Amino acid sequence: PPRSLPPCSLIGAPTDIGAGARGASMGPEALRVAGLQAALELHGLQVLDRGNLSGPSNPWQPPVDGYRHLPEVVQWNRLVYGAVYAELQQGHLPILLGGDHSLGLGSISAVARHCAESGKKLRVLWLDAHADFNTSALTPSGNVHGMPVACLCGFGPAELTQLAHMPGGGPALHPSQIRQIGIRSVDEGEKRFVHEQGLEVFDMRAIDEVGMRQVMERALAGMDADTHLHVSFDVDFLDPDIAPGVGTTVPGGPTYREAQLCMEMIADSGRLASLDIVELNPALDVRNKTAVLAVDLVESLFGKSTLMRTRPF
Ligand code: 6HN
Ligand code: MN
Ligand code: MN
Ligand code: MN
Repeated sequence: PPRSLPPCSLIGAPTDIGAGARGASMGPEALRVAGLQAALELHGLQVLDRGNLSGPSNPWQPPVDGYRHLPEVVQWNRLVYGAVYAELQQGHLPILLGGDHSLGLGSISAVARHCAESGKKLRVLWLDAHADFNTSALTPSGNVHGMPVACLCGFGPAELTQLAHMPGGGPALHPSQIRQIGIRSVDEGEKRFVHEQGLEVFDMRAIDEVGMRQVMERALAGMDADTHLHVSFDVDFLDPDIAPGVGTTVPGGPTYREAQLCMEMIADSGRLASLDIVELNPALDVRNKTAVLAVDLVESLFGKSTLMRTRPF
């Protein structure tokens, strides 16, 4: 039987403030043009398009103390935090349309705060080619989109690590709440830090060795009726052959079928409660096909399936 989901709220954050290439600022509109709202409505969902947030423009400056555009990144994340938090308060399922992945910080900080207040457990699935676990000391680029996971775990500047003002003053997330999937590019220092902090990473080798099905079974294990599942979908998770419209392509990503299975198994978990779609870069895309693919996959994430299966094959 189809699950009943709360109304979904689309929140556009048109910025590339944390990225190494311009263009992700056009992501929200590309997803709308690709028919995101209609696709979700076809599956019986109520969709509220909240329009776009309006924040500072991209000054395109070199890093200062290991960060590019930190004040502007902070401003955008405060806006995202407020918008996502407001939707959660209303019982809605927020869908952040990025924008670059630095915005995952604002979005997930809001989710963490909401979970703390409502006594929910939080699980974050980070679908990405990258671990996004750099700090100002480790980053090779200064681009904050390479740092949100570290900031969420408390490693970063206070303006970013304290966005949520968590009860108790701690970080928004503990590494044990995160599962990363599809990872295939981690910087040298970042690699050591991922290991030190014990992040659970299902890299491409894991997918090669045991397949997407077992990876997802393990990534989704241990959730229950009190778990809020947040999916942070960096479009560069996908193989660049099928998804060229991103700023930081890395070869050897999940195929179309693997990505579909990933999304379908998340849908089957019945726990999805918030979502980011980030890093889509229409300036690098081919006839909006990466946006169309993202919409197709998001349909599966919200329960589109070929058959009315009631149990795994
Ligand atoms: N993303 N690890 C690289 C860096 O500059 O820190 C790339 C980060 C990419 C981030 O795609 O969200
Ligand atoms: Mn459809
Ligand atoms: Mn990312
Ligand atoms: Mn990435």
